[in-house]
Amino acid sequence: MAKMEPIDLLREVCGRYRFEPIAIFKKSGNHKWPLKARDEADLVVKLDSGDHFLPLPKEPAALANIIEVAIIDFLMDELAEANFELTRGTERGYPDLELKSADRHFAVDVKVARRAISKRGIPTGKTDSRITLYTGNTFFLYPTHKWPGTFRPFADYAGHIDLIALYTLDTTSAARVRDFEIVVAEPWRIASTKRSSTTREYLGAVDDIARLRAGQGEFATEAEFYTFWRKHPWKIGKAVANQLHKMLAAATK
Ligand SMILES: [Ca+2]
Repeated sequence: MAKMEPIDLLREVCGRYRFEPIAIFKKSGNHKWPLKARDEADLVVKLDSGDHFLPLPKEPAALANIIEVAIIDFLMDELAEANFELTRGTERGYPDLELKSADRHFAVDVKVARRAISKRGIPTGKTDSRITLYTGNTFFLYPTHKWPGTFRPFADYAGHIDLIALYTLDTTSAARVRDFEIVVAEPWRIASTKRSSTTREYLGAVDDIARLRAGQGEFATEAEFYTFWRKHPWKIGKAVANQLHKMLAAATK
């Protein structure tokens, strides 16, 4: 059997993922001991009615972090059997997970987005805010340098793969998450020409969910995407400028 390309493998593995963190477990409850359950579903009912559950946070960044960690834990387990070397990234670095296959490195990054809901409670078909694909003014802009928080220069990757986790916020359930879905895509294919933040140096994805699923971004080719966003007038703040000077000095030694 031909070996699967990492993106196909990730699609297959993510297709099997079910969102499992359903609540925060609280140590004390109010029920009789021993607590007996027939199966997983029954255990959930009993822990819930036995007052052992606290809801997951509904604040977007806090909930996104729980989702990200859950997906990466799942991938580390599932991919351990495939012929990849896996390395987990740091919390604020890029990428979240690195796959090494033969001599090729692939950057895998998890991004989480909430579905937008209209005032009348109907999904609009868009993400609540534009997904950030990359920070534009550091490793993306200077791709041949190894930036802090990265494993290697951006340009050394054989491929970049995003796992876009989409969910609808359910304030009535402890799990908070409904209609969970993972879209596996190469970032340039879902990229837009718009930034995802006006104050931070972030470049954004298209916000239409059907287009995210279909990989219909606003660029015809990968080269077009990189050219457009590397020409963007990114702001280089003091910290980034200092880092850049350090790297350039080291490179010319
Ligand atoms: Ca991430």
